[in-house]
Amino acid sequence: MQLHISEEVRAALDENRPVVALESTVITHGLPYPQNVETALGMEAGVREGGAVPATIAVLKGKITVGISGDDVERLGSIKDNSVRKCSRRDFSIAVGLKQDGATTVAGTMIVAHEAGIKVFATGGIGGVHRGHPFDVSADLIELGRTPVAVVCSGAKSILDLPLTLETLETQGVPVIGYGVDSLPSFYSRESGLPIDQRVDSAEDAAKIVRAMFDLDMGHGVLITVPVPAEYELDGQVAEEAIEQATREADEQGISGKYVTPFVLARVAALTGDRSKRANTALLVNNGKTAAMIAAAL
Ligand code: PSU
Ligand code: MN
Repeated sequence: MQLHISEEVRAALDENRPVVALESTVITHGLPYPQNVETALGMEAGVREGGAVPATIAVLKGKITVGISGDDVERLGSIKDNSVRKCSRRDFSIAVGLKQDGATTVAGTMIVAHEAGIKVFATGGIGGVHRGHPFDVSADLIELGRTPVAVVCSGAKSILDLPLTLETLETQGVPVIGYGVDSLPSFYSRESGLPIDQRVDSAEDAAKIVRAMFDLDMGHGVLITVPVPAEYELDGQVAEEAIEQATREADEQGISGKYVTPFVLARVAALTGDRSKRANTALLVNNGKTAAMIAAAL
């Protein structure tokens, strides 16, 4: 795979300094403009604060790029109508072959991070199994089962069927770690009550698991779930009602395939307003910082 790696990221990798990969679908399909651009840059700052170099990944006119510039973030983030290709595993040959722009999902970012030698990747929420559509399984879950990268996130939004998502992760052989929590965080809520495989309370202990994952060389990734900072947690009832309405609208309007997640995310954001936006930004920045501390401990 031919990669275009920025000078800063290349130098950090060569000198074995900590690097944290960041995805770009959250910029183009996850949050509205200009919050998306502010949050992406805030997340990069969070990674630096935690002591690592951020490497935001995207396909720029067909070039798979590791460490895109602030100008690129602004350009991708301000393109209207979701016209940038959302890039999971199946999409790279199209975006690269036809020299298109592509925003990498969790699955897409894992593939590129692994190829570049980046061990830790931070995001907000992963894809999963969709509510009421048990055959709509995000490529993120399959990638976690086949690509050795540590993905630091706040679990998944309950737009997904979280129990089925956990079952699928188990089938794929992916350990689910709770960072300072006893159950799976569900994005806006710190805990869902659903079982995780292990709790850790420090970056050092998280890093020990990641180290063993690489040493054992069994091929799979690991999911490290970090809850939203307590002061930003959203009332469960408010989030749940918005999510139910948004998923109902998606079904009624016949939204399918890769369009489901962006549609539901946009509707939930619109229905829950400023508080959910603030929670979203806060958890992304916090996850960037936590991932950096884990990468540094590695
Ligand atoms: N969940 C969020 N925000 C996001 C996404 C999911 O709360 O931005 C994005 C991520 O890039 C994830 C992708 O990898 O959506 C999953 O899409 P799908 O369900 O189509 O696999
Ligand atoms: Mn899907």
